[in-house]
Amino acid sequence: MQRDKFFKEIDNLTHPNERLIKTHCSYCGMQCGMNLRVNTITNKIIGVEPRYDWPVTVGKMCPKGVTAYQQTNHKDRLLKPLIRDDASLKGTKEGFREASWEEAYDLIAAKFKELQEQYGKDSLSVFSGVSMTNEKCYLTGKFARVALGTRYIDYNGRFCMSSAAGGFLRSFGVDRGSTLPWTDIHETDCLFIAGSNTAECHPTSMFRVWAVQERGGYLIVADPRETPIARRADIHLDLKPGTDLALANGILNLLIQNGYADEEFVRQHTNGFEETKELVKEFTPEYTSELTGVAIEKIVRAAEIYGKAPNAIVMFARGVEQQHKGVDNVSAYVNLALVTGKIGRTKAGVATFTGQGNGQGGREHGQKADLLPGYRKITNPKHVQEVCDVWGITPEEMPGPGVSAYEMFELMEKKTIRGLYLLCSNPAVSAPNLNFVRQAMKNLDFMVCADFYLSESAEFADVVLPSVTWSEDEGTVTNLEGRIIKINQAQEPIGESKPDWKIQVELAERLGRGKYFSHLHTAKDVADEFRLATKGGYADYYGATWDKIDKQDGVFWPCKDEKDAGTPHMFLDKKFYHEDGRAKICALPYRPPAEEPDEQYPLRLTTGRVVYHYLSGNQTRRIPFLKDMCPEPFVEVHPETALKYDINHEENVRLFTRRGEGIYRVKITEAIRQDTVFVPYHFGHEQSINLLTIAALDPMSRMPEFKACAAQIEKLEQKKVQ
Ligand SMILES: Nc1nc2c(c(=O)[nH]1)N[C@H]1C(S)=C(S)[C@@H](COP(=O)(O)OP(=O)(O)OC[C@H]3O[C@@H](n4cnc5c(=O)[nH]c(N)nc54)[C@H](O)[C@@H]3O)O[C@H]1N2
Ligand SMILES: Nc1nc2c(c(=O)[nH]1)N[C@H]1C(S)=C(S)[C@@H](COP(=O)(O)OP(=O)(O)OC[C@H]3O[C@@H](n4cnc5c(=O)[nH]c(N)nc54)[C@H](O)[C@@H]3O)O[C@H]1N2
Ligand code: SF4
Ligand SMILES: [Mo]
Repeated sequence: MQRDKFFKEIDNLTHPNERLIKTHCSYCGMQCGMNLRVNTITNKIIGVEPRYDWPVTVGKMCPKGVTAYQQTNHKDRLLKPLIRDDASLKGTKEGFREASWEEAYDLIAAKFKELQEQYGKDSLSVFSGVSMTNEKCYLTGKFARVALGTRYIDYNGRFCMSSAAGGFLRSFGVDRGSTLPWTDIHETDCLFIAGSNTAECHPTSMFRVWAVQERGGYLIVADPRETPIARRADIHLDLKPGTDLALANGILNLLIQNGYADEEFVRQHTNGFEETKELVKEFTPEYTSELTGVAIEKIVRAAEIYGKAPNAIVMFARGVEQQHKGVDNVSAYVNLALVTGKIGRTKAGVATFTGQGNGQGGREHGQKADLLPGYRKITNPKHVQEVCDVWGITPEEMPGPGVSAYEMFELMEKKTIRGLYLLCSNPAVSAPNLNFVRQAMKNLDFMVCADFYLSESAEFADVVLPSVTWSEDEGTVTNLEGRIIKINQAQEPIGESKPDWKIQVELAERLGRGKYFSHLHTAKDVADEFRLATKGGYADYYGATWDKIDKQDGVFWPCKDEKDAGTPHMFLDKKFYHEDGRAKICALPYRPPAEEPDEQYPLRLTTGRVVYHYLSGNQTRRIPFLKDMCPEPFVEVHPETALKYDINHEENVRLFTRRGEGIYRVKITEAIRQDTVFVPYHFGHEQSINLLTIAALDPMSRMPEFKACAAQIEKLEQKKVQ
C-alpha cells in the first residue's frame, strides 16, 4: 500500500498532466532561467526546474531560486485588501479587517484627495521597488506624476544601485551595469572583484569565476571578510570597511608608475588623466597600506597581476557602493580599466553585480526622483516634452524632481509628506537608521502598502492591497548584464490579488485621472506604451519587442528599432556617452567613513547578506527550507576580538551604535578582520540590524553608508542561549 501511494505521488509530479512555463527567477539580478511546473488539472504551480538552455546560467540555480515557486500558493498570501480601523495599532500586525477592492479604492481616493486639497499635491509620495517588471516600474512613475501629480517618488534602488549608477554616469556618461555580457567573464585573464560576496549573492556566476582560474587566469578579491570567493582568490585584499577609495587610488598609482597605462587609449578616448595621475601619486604602497590595513606586498602584487593581464574585468557590488562615498569608489575602480585601456573590447571591461531582479531596468524608467522613462532627466525640458507627448499631459503638469528615498522619510517626519503609497519594498527593515524611519512612517496621516505578504512595513499602513507574485503576471525585466528578458505568467492571481499595474490603472480612475490610464487593459498594453516612452532616450527599449526577446534569448539595450539586434558589448567603437565621446578618468581625494571608530565605539560594523535570505527577508523567511537554514541573524566576530570581550561562540551579546542596539548571537570566525563585525540584515522588528546603521548619504547618489559605522559589543551575563 505504502509503496503504491509513493509511486502514485511520484507519478503525479512527473505526469504528463503538467506544463512548463519558461521564465526567470524572482530574486536577484542573475535572473537564472527556470521553468515553472504547473499542474494542468489544478492550474497551480507545483515546482521548478532549471533551464539548461538559458545562456547566462546554463541550468544553474541557488537555494533561493529552487524554492522561489513556493511563494505563489503560500498560506501567508494576502487574498483580499485589508483596512485598518484603529489607528492606535499602527506599527503592529493587529487591527486590520478584510475589505472589498471597492471599499479600499474609495477610501484611498477619498484620503488622497483630502490630503492634497489641504496640503497640496506634493503632500503625497510613492516609494517603490525593483522586484517588479519594467512595465510596472514604468507605470509606477507615471502613476506618481500623472495620477497623483506629486514630485515625491523614489525607490529601493536608491539603497542598492544608485552609487553604481552615479559612478558610471560620471565615468562613461551612461549607466549600464555591465559593459559586456556575462558569457565573456570566464574567458578573461583576470577578475578584480571588490565588495561582492559573489558566491552567496550571485552564486550562479561562480562557475565562470572559477573557470578563469582553471584557465590559468587570476582572481583578486577586495573584501574585509574572507568570503568563499576571497578564500579561493589568488590575492585577498582584506581592507578595512570604508577604505576602497584609498585602495583603488593606490593600485592606480602603481599601474601608472610601473608603465601599465595605455597611453594611446588614454590620449584618444579619455579626459582627466594628468590630474588623476598627480592626485594618486600620494597613494604610495606604504600610505595605501596604512589607510586600508592591507599588506604592502598584496597591493603591489594585485597591481602587477591586473596590469599584466591582457584582458581583465573589474567587478564590484554593494561592499564598495553602499558607502557615503560610493560614487567615488565606483569611479575609482572604473579608473583602473580606463587608464589601462582594458575596456571597449570583448573579455575586458567593468561590471557591477546588479542586486535586485530588475535592479537595472527599474532604475531607468522613471521611479527615481529625477528620472523619466528611457533615462530621461526630469530637469531637461526637451526630455520632459518627449515624455509629455506620450502621456498626453503638458510640461506644466509634469511635477519637478523630488528627493531621495531616505530624504522622503525625513520629509514624513517633518510632515511635509503626509501620505504614502508603498509598493514592492519593505523599508521598515531595509532602510538605515530604523528608529527614525519607523517613526516617520508612523507620522503619516495615511499610508497604503501593496504587497503579497503582510510585511513589517505593511504594519504601518492604513490600507494593504494584495498584489501578485512574479509568477502570476508577465512582462520584461533587465538582468545584470543589461539584457532585457521576458517573465511569463504561470498561474492566475490567487484570491482577489491583482498585479500592481492593474491596481494603479483602477486607482487612477478613482482619482479622476482615468483618461490617462484607461487604455491599459493588459500587461502587453503597458509594455507597448512603455517601449514608446523610452524611444530616443539613451536607455532605448523601443526595438526590444517581446517577440525579439523570445527569439534572441533576450535583447541588450540600447535597442532602437525593429532591425536593431541590441548591444551586448558597450563602447566597442570606443565612443563613450559624454558629449565629446570621451570617458572621464576621475581624480578622487580620499575621504574616511562618515563615522570612524573611537574609544566608545571601537569596532567597525558592516552589514550584508547570506545565501539563504533575500533582502528584507519578507519573502524568504516564509520558505521552510530557507528559514531552517538561517532562522535568525548573527554577529560575526574574530576569535581575538571575542577573547578581548570574553564572549563565546553562540553566546548572545548586545551590539550597539549611537543610533540603536540589538541582541545578536555570536558566530566566531577567522574570516573577518579583528576590528570589524558583520551582521546580515534580512530580519524584522528588534532583529533588524538597520536599527544600528547610519544614514550618512553619498552627496551624489544619496546612498546610505550601510557598509561602515562605529559599534561596540557588550557581554550579556545572564542571557546565554541554551
Ligand atoms: N543571497 C542573497 N543574494 C542576493 C541578495 C540577498 O539579499 N541575498 N540581494 C541581491 C541584492 S538586491 C544585492 S544589492 C546584491 C548584493 O550583493 P553583494 O554586494 O555581494 O552583497 P553584500 O553582502 O551586501 O556585500 C558584499 C560584500 O561587501 C563586503 N564589504 C563590506 N564592507 C566593505 C568595504 O568597505 N569594502 C569592500 N570592498 N567590501 C566590503 C562584505 O564583507 C560582503 O562580503 O545581492 C543580490 N543577491
Ligand atoms: N543594513 C543593510 N541594509 C540594506 C542593505 C544592506 O546591505 N545592509 N542593502 C540594501 C539593498 S541593496 C536593497 S536592494 C534594499 C532592499 O530592501 P527592500 O526594498 O525592503 O527589499 P525586499 O525585501 O525585496 O522588499 C520587497 C517587498 O515587496 C514585496 N514584493 C515583491 N515583489 C513585489 C511586487 O511585484 N509587487 C509588490 N507590490 N510587492 C512586491 C515583497 O514581499 C517585500 O515585502 O535593502 C537595502 N538595505
Ligand atoms: S542566483 Fe539569483 S536569480 Fe539565480 S536562482 Fe539564485 S536568487 Fe534566483
Ligand atoms: Mo540591492
